Formats: sequence, C-alpha cells, structure tokens
Amino acid sequence: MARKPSTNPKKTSAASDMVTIHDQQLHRGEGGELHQFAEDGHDTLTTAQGAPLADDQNTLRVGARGPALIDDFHFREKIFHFDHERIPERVVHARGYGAHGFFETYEPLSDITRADIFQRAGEKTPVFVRFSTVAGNKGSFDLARDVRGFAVKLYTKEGNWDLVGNNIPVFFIQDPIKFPDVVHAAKQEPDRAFPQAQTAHDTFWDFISLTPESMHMVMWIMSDRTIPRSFRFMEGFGVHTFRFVNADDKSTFVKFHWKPKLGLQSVAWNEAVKINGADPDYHRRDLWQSIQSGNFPEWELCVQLFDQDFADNFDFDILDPTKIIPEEILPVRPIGRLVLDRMPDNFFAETEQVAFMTQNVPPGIDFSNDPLLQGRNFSYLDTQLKRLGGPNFTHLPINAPKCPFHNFQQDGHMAMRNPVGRVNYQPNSFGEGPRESPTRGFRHFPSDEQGPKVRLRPESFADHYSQARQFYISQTPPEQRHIAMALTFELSKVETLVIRERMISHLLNIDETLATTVAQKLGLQSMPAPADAAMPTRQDLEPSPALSIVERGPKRFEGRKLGILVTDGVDAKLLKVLTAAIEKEKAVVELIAPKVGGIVASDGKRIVAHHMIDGGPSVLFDAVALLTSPEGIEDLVNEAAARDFVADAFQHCKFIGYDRSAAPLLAKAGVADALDEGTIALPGEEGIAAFVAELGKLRVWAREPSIKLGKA
Ligand code: HDE
Repeated sequence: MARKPSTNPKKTSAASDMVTIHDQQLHRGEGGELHQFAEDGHDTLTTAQGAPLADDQNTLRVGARGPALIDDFHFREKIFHFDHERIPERVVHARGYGAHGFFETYEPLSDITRADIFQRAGEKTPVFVRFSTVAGNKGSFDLARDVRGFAVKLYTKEGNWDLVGNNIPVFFIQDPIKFPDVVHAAKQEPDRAFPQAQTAHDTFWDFISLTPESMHMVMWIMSDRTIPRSFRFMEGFGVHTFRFVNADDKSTFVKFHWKPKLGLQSVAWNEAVKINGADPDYHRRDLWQSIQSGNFPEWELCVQLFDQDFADNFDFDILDPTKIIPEEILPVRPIGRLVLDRMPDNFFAETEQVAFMTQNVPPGIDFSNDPLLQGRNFSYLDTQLKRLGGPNFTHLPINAPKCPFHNFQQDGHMAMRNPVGRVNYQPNSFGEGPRESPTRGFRHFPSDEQGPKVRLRPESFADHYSQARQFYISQTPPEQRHIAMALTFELSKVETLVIRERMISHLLNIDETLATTVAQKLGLQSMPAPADAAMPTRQDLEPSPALSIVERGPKRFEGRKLGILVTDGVDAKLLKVLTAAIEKEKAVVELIAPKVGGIVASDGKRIVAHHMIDGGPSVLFDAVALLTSPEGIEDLVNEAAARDFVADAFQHCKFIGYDRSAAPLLAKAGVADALDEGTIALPGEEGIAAFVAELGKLRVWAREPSIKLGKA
C-alpha cells in the first residue's frame, strides 16, 4: 500500500515538527514487514507501545456479560493515560489563549541596546503570545471583569526573551511578599469556593481597602480596561522599569508598551454579563476567527526611554510598580510591530505548556531594582517546575529556544535532549563541549549596590493617591460614569459594611464627587472621614488623555463585526450593498434570522444565517442593522429575543441601522420614541454610506445619559 501523506502538512511550528518525527517512526518498516494501515487506508490504531489494535470499542471480558479481565493491557494503558491528562492549572492566569506570530524590528537600536533582536531593520523574530484572565480558573468565562495577561515569548537569536505583561501598566502591590495575599483575597473564598472569576466579594475589597498602595490599580480595574471587547483591541504593558544595555555596558531605562493597531475598545458591563452567557469563549472565538480568516491582529512595540537624570527628577520613583510615566511627559517611541498570524496546532502542547518567565532575557536587556520584578524573577521558574513536572520543560518545543543552544544539563524526568559522548562538564581536557564567551555572553549591568540589610518600604513609594486621581480625571464623562458604576456594583456585593465604608474613605482621597456618587448609590447612611494617607498631600497632576480608551478608540470599523437581523422578504439589494460596504471596511458581517436555516430574500434566493436570534444576541456585535420586510416583521415583534436584540443594542449605545419596515420592532423594544443620531434609517445607498461612516465611532455616547445607566 502506498505511503499515506502526513495529516499535518504544515512543517513550520515546533509542534508540527513533533508530529513529523512521530509520523516517520510510525512509517518505519514500511515495505512489507509491518502492516501500518488499516483496511480503510487510515493509519492503524496502536497502543503507545506500537502494538496494532483490532478492537477499540469493547473491553476484554469473560463472556459478553461477564467481568473485565486484567489481561486487557490496551484498556489499562488507555485509561491510565486519560487519568493523567491534566497538569495543574496556573495558580493565576489559568484561563488563557495563545497564538503564534512574528515581531518585526523597525530600526537598529544598537546605540541603546546590544540585544540582537534590535540590531537590524526589517528582521523578523518568531513569537508566541498568551492572553489570559487572572482570577478565574481554566474553565471560567472570558468576559470576567479582570486584568488581562499579555505574555509574549520572543524566540530571539540570542535566547528567548519573555515580556510577561498585563493590559494595565500598574499593579496592586509594591512588594512581592504580598502577592500570595492579593491573589488569595481575589480568588474564590476558601471555605465556600465562590465567587469564581470575580473580585465582587468581601475578601478582595477587604484586602484592597487595607492596602492603600493598590488605589491606582483600583481605578484601572474599575475602568472599562478590564472588560475588553477583544484581545485585539487592548494595550499591553511590561509594567516594570527594565534596562536596555548597549555594547559599552551603558544602561538606559525602558518601559514597554504594546499598542493595538486597531485602537482600543471595551464592552459595557451589562454587555459583558450577557456575553458571558451567550458565548463564554467570546475572546477565544474572536482571536481564532480573525486569525483563521487572515485578519491578523497587530500591535506596535513602543518604548519610553530615560536616563538616571530623568529618574531622579520625575515626581515618582521609577522602581515603584504602582506608578506610570505619563506619555505626555515621556512620549512613547515605536520600535517594532507584532503580528499574530497562526493558531497553535494543539492547545495543550502550546498554550497550556508554554512557560513564561520574566527572568528570560537575552544579552542587552536587563532588570531594574523594581522589587516586584525581582520577586517575579524568582517565582516564575519555580511555578513552571511545579506545573510542568520537572526541570526539562525547556525541552518542550514551545519552550525551547529557536537558536542553537548548548550546555551540560542532563537527565531528569522526561529528558528528551540527551547529550552523547563522554564529557559532560567543563572545563575539560578533551577539548569537547561548549565554553562560555565573555564577549558574546550575558553580562549583568554592574550597577553599584550597597546598603544595610532591611525590610523597609522606600519613602519614595508613599504617594498612593495622586496618580489614582490623575487616572480618574483623565477619563471622558462616560468612562468616569462606568468607574462609579463598577465600584458601586462591586461594593454592593460586599456584605461587611465596614469594608464598604473603608473603600469610600479611600475614594475621598481620589475624587470627592466619585466618592459621594458611589456612597449615595450604595445607600451609605453617612460619609466616613478620608482615609489616613502615608503622604498627607496629594499632588494635583495634569490629566493624561492617553489614559482614556475612548480617546484611544479607532476611527474606523475595521476588525469589528456588524450583526444584521434579517427576515423573509429582505431587500436583497440593500443587504448586498450593506454587506459589501462593511467588508470594504475590512469588517465582518454575520446574519441573524428567525431560523438558522436562513431566509428567502426579495429576489427569491435563500440566504443561510449564521445564528438564530436566541443564539446571536446583539451583545456579540459591535453594531447592528435590522433588514426586515413588512411580512417578515410580523413574527419578529412577538419574539422576546428579537425585542432584546434591539433593546440591548440601544442601551449599549450601539449604532442601529434599520429598514423602515422594522419600525414595529423598534416600537416593541421601547426605543421608537428615543431615536437619535445613532439610529439610522437605511433606505438607499446613501443611508448605507452614512451608516457605515458613523460606525467607526463605535458607540453613541451621547445616548448614555438618557438611559438608566447615565444617572450615575
Ligand atoms: Fe505574574 N505570575 N506574578 N504578574 N503573571 C504568573 O507564572 C507572580 C505580575 C503575569 O500566560 C505565574 O506561569 C508574582 C505582574 C502573566 O502563562 C506565577 C508576582 C504582572 C502571567 C506568577 C506577579 C504579571 C503570570 C503563575 C508579584 C504584569 C501568565 C503561572 C511579584 C507585569 C503567563 C505562571 C502565561 C503568571 C507570579 C505579578 C503578569 C505564579 C510572584 C506585575 C501575564 O509565577
């Protein structure tokens, strides 16, 4: 029988390489001595030991109705392997989703870093990125209100560089010794094991309200940053100050930022709650669909570069991970771009087993004394050892460098790379094996360090409120409303009154109006005194517009999704013109119909739908259109899901385009009397052009005050 081609034609990824090797072994012996293929031409099913199997449907028993036999090595091996399929999930960032891509360097940066990745313009470096939520377990939903991890592994020619960041540029704590505490407090409470994947509970707000250094982060997590519309529309941050070091061992401080090419976008909280029910894998599906359809997400890597002089004169300590350097004070400089263009072949092998470690830096990149970064450099290796089960996790294709590497590490569980020969040490007299290179090798920046051994927080870390206020006043009015609503929601789930009050006492140090609004909405009987502050005076910093999502939103609808609700009799031409206009914007159209089998349009042709109405609620789309017909609308107005489709789109401030025949549905949804500049009649191509032009704004924020949410 002829050799069957490999089922995986791609040979580019590390995981695919594994499959190839496996295939070769399987086919070894082809030529008569082994029957490798079953009668139907498929590979023959074998045990892990390679024994061909005749029956994989029934266990071995005594008679058809008798007891099972221990002879059944096939069953025992199969069930044993299944029983051991799980590895421990990550203690934080358990739920994640990854993709492969490349990083392209814009220009040589040899004056500031000797990192090989930044030496040649146009150079492409392979990368793997894993996005994640923090608090929920592996099976939790995507739109939890939570920080998102943004971890990037760059397989450079001088070793892997892991930039393990978040979508928020600051953190809760200043010292790594508090990390277990903040994580314990945020995750499910230990006695009852709930709530899952959310911070709206007593223990989280108890810890936070007792930890004033977290107040800046609290403003960020209560903003819409924690409910991103897509991984593709969020920023990433290295958080800490790092160092670039050039060939002369000169150091420049650097902060890393990833800026999404398609602009920032988040969803509304009410939307997030509904998306989690309608599609718990919303972010996964979004990344999968965009990459599989060739719309590759892209970010620019930008840096803020500064020297010791800047650090000495800046208002805050550049080692404090609860502070940012506003872009208006120190502009960001784009130095390259990241493109994600390939999904993993196997989720477990790649996304689950990828091991990010902050200590993975190539020559030319180094650490600062940010205490949190130093604590992380210890933690990540330790956690991988536990999670992946032994020291050889670097042998896994997703973790192995893609440059040559040589050392004398050997043995251990599951060792896949086994050195040959006699000499496994150095120096040796046999002239064998790799040697260190003082010129090429990693040299730690020789910073001058001295001082007494102490457990002490620097005084320069003591201002916990100035930047929290700066973040708040940099937001647009709708974003400020959302922060107030988020705080109110979260604190309303806190049962212990004193914790609610303590949080209000901190808010008073950030913004009095915010504190009063939240207190009123919670129904607090009296205002507490402002919290005692380590630094008695808060600085009134200038607003930084770069901190607002709305200010950093897209100008176009590109990369977004329009949901069109259609019925029988829909104007075929209108549908065609609208679809073409959206696709021209490089956006996606999905059709929602009373039945997923589709509808018959005005030209008598059947058009298949992507969703039935229940399965395609408007929360899944960035904007909606109602293309109905006088006969089609009659059934729709009586469907609760159709009314919700419209009412939700309206209350989530989305643009709604509609054919005039949809008027009864607008009326039933309770929005007919509130039509505004975001509800656009679509007759004719002109109406469509006007609608599509508006879509780039994404939301009709002017509508928000008129809906209930706006009374914040
Ligand atoms: Fe992490 N963090 N972290 N973290 N972190 C982990 O490592 C830790 C921190 C971040 O997709 C763990 O492999 C300590 C800041 C991301 O696989 C663990 C401290 C930032 C991911 C760990 C921090 C992050 C992790 C758990 C305080 C943003 C997911 C599983 C000193 C800059 C990476 C693992 C992935 C994962 C420790 C704080 C980002 C336990 C001790 C600040 C994106 O090692």
